[in-house]
Amino acid sequence: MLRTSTPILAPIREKVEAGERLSFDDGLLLYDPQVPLPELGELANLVRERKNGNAAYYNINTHLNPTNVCVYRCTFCAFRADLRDKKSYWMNDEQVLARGQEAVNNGCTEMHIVGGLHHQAKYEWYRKVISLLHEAYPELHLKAWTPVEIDWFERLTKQPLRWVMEDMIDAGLGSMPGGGAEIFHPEVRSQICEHKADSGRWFETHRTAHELGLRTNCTMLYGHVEKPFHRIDHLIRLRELQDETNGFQTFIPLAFHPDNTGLSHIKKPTGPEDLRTMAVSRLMLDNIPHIKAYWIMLGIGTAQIALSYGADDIDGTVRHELIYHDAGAETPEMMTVADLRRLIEEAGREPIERDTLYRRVERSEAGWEAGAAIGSN
Ligand code: V47
Ligand code: SF4
Repeated sequence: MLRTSTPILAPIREKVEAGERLSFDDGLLLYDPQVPLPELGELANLVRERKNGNAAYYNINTHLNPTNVCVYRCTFCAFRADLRDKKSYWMNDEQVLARGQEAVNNGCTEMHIVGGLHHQAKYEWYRKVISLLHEAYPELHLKAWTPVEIDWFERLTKQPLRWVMEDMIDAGLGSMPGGGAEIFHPEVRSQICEHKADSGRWFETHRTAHELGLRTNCTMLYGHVEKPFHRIDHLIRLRELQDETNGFQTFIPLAFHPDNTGLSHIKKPTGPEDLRTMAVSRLMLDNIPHIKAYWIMLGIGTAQIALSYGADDIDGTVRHELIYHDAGAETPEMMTVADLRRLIEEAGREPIERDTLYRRVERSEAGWEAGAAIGSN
């Protein structure tokens, strides 16, 4: 039995206890400042523990952003560069392979690969990033590209979506990260990323990925020009695709970081705002097994508290992160496994290493193996 007592929360509390789905209006109410954050957290924690018990998952991973040169100019992005900018770069094969070697030397099970859309790069170069790494390091899971990149590849190849996805899978693509989602509602999308793949393309790509047997993640970028209404709309759209395909593994709410962006006048969300969005996400996305508190983005203290506000995963060791650090993140560039485990234990949870597909990782002198699947819908 829960301790929650605020009267306006009572009908929602009853639904959550009974395992019933929350409506659009319920979601909006959860953003009402009259709903006390601790009570919201308690409800989200009920769902979190129902699905994942006391476990908190992490992985050993690294990032690769093969170029930062990008044809688009999303107003929230501090990572992109023009070719003439001093900070612009475009990796060659040796640099890509060196990152793979470094990842394997450090026990990584996953490489997260996304980047800019370089106007001079051919599709074959993007494909080769995947095939080179996959052939040299087949044990390293490649979680790569967002629908924004896949949409670009369709234009470069003049081939349909399914062809591009199958070709990337053939090259070694193992799953897709959740980026490029931002806020789906066109009122907001037109203000922050007008030209890139729209929500229809985003969903079509994830649906196709799921049909082809890939698992994918999903995200929401919050704390810029959107209103609670747009956030709930976003979450419900994700929930609807999940009802159809069951292909999403984890949802990651991404707090906007304003430094060096076209929206630098906006203040970064506060810790309580981050925790509210974490809890609302857990409560609305009743069919997605995991909610990730991405420590790079939240900061370590808030990520620890988030493990009792709906989150059951903190992402991984993370090496070579640029997107958040270019936008002012003050978190370390990476964490050791010992640091991650301590972070989780201090928050009162049990640390469990997982691979990208949420299987328990068993380590021995010989390397690592994926064990049983963890978590439930
Ligand atoms: O799509 C870009 C966001 C995303 C900023 O799938 C920003 O496991 C805040 O998707 N402030 C990329 N956010 C990151 C991403 C991700 C991260 C961690 C794990 C996974 C996963 C996916 O980052 C972009 C955009 O929504 N972003 N710039 C910024 N200034
Ligand atoms: Fe380019 Fe992605 Fe940045 Fe948009 S968010 S400008 S698509 S790198």
